[in-house]
Amino acid sequence: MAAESTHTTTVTHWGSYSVLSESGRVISLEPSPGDRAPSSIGSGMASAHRDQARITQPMIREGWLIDGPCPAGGRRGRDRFVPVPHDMAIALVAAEIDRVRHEFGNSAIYAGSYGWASAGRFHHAKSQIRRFMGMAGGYVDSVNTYSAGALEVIMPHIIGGSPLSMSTRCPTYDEIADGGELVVSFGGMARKNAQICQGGIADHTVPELQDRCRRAGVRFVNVSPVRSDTDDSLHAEWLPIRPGSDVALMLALAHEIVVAGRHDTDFLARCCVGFDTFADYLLGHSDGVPKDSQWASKLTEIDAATIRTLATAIATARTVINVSWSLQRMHHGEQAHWMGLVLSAISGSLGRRGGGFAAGLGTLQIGVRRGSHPKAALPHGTNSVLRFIPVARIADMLLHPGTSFEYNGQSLQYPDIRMIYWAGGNPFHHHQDLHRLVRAWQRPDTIVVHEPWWNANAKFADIVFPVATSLERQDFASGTSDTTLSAMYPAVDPPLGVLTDYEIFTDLAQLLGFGDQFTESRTAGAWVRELYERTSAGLAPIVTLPSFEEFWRQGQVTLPEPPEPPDGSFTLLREDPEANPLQTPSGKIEITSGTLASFGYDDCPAHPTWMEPCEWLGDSSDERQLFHLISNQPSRRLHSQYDNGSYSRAGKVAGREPVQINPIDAEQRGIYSGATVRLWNARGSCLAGAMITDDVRPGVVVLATGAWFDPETPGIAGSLDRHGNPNVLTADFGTSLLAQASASGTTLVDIELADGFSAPTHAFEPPAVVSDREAIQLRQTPLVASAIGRASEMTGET
Ligand SMILES: Nc1nc2c(c(=O)[nH]1)N[C@H]1C(S)=C(S)[C@@H](COP(=O)(O)OP(=O)(O)OC[C@H]3O[C@@H](n4cnc5c(=O)[nH]c(N)nc54)[C@H](O)[C@@H]3O)O[C@H]1N2
Ligand SMILES: Nc1nc2c(c(=O)[nH]1)N[C@H]1C(S)=C(S)[C@@H](COP(=O)(O)OP(=O)(O)OC[C@H]3O[C@@H](n4cnc5c(=O)[nH]c(N)nc54)[C@H](O)[C@@H]3O)O[C@H]1N2
Ligand SMILES: [Mo]
Repeated sequence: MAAESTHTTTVTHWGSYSVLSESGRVISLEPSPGDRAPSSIGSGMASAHRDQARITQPMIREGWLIDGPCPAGGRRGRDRFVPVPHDMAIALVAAEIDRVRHEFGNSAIYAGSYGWASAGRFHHAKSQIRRFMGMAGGYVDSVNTYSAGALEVIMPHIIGGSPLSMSTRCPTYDEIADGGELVVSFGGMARKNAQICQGGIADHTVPELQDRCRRAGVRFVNVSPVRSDTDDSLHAEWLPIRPGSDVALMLALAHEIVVAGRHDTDFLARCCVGFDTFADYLLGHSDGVPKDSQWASKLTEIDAATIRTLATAIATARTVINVSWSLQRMHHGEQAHWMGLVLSAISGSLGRRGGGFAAGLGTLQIGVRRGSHPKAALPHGTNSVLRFIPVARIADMLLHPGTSFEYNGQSLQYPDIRMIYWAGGNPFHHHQDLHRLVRAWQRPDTIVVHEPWWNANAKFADIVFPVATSLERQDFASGTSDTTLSAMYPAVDPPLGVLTDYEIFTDLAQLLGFGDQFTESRTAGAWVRELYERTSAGLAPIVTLPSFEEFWRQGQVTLPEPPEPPDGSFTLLREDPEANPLQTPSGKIEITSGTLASFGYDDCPAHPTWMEPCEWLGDSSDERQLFHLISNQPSRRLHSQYDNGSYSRAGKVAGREPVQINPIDAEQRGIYSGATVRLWNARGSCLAGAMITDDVRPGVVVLATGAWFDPETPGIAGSLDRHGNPNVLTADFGTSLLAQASASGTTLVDIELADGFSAPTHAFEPPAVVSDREAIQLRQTPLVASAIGRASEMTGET
């Protein structure tokens, strides 16, 4: 009998694809026609759906079943797993939520679950978990992101508005092509990063738009330790800066412009406050150190003449100062975007078409358009627990309950967490100093995770619910800045016994007595229709959308261009600052901020300031010949997603994540192309596959994020990671007391040839699972019996 083939379409954060499946198996994904520059990331999804890392049954850590909920003393990540029936897992988790909230209160539950999960407006895991936990009585939440945590906290003090309003003030590519002359990009604008749009993307236009700028004669300068951070076709001038020193370069550029008398005194006086105080610092009046090109050349390793020439170009051409988000994922990361904006204000281009300041032009879809359409989302409901942490302080919270910490002018206290619930993110990918996280992770009584695959997030949990992927459910998608609404049809059924996040939360909610409130009596299908109809109603003033049936038949609707946000890139501010005030205390751009001064944080003073990072190549007291580690975004995947798929795996070197190293450094260390190497520092070590390239400046190594964590001895802090996850090396401290954001970019490492290591990575293998006979016995513990007893009582109650 011929295999039954079906074609459907789906949406991912990296594009829209046509999915071929046969007899219930995903065979391949092809980019949808109409995508001008499709991403190959989708091609790796099919093999991942079929591989051995797929979880197909609820699993419980053996030690948790035997000992019951309690700190794990190093066993999380190391124990075997026990397969259990779905209803048993539901009973155990419902009973545990109930125990924790009664014994310790809901502020002992952490569900600040961070992560990208998958595209789809209804099945969005982060919304699902928040809605569920809010109704279960509340949870400790997280605020801000790993992406832009420092930027999100500082910019509202400087320009007002919402945390990410900076990206909606970015000059667009079209404006740059029409009116711009020069783009100076700190951290480049790597095209690999524009494959992604949160929530979905139907057409990738960034390459075409960048080319349009180039054809219009715009000049690009790539300030980055990595040449490939701008595409070759842009013919950018490369300034291979020493990592972590960009603020010094920006200060020197500002200094040269000011001493030449070329600064925009009119804009600085009318539209900004605090320039004079800042100028005293810039010129060295307040601290005796002029921030001139000589001073900066020692810090940045860019020669003084080059800095002076660039300063003249910036002051005379219509210039965009672009600062990538990577620059704020560092010690004192708040300073880079603040100083970038101030440099732009000084330059004369801020608030003028085609010039100005950009935060993250080139990454995601920033610069494609400024506006976006409102789209309906699954309502989160309310959370009655008010305690929260800045997202990257998770290990601090677990290791130091009750300790106080500073955040954005407030003194807060870490709660005492007994239960962690995670759905749709991978902390063993995203967090820094993973061995510290491994230690912190042993502390709570219980950790519950929803995951499709046996990555480290699942392997380090107590209770794992396997979940359906976005190819196995129906939804509709529309990315944050996208102008399409697309249907997501299920390509195949999930493996037998695998449910969606929604179905799992529904079952738990039913046991806990709020099933009807959680579902509002809607099936998943009914919710998808409901959210589409709410979106349609919200957009009614702009466009009439087809009925849901029609949309579902068509598969896609294109929306008109969204309206521009009012003061796009500060043009109205320049025109008339009194009539168009910013939402800052002064109504203007705060070059010096009274609010920040009042917080009194030494590591985030009142105006942009150069402060040496705690770990960097410019520390002359350190005589070791170390390397700066750049752990940037991977080109072959989104974070850790589908690392097990064929496309990501095809990029591995010697079976491990590639590390890029300059030929001079490689030769000195006897490292050859394709060799296995070891990277290490006091925090950890990992293996990687050497890739020798002069795209990377000497003294710097680049190991992208996202290789699944593969410790040689799981559960033991410090154990060698055999796969190349840079977060075993990165440091876990806040950018400053202000934002407390991730500072993954501030990391030094050493590297050596390690071709003696032949052990392959085990990252994609499932953990040890007990035999069927043992499982039957283990399922008969008093814990299970009492949970099942409680479950029937709870259902009795409702
Ligand atoms: N060193 C270093 N570390 C970094 C960064 C860096 O530059 N350097 N970058 C940081 C940044 S910017 C970010 S945004 C973070 C990203 O960190 P994350 O967003 O946590 O990373 P992902 O790999 O996208 O994790 C998503 C997880 O959700 C799972 N998943 C997918 N769909 C579903 C679903 O429908 N339901 C459920 N339950 N699970 C699902 C996937 O299998 C995957 O494990 O990493 C940060 N970490
Ligand atoms: N393919 C792909 N694209 C992605 C993602 C992904 O996982 N995969 N993740 C998405 C997400 S969640 C986010 S938040 C964005 C992040 O966007 P970014 O933060 O811009 O991305 P990165 O790749 O981390 O960093 C960009 C470049 O900064 C350079 N850099 C590092 N340190 C320094 C320094 O000290 N000085 C200078 N001048 N340059 C430096 C690095 O060479 C690096 O390639 O990317 C998004 N795009
Ligand atoms: Mo991010």
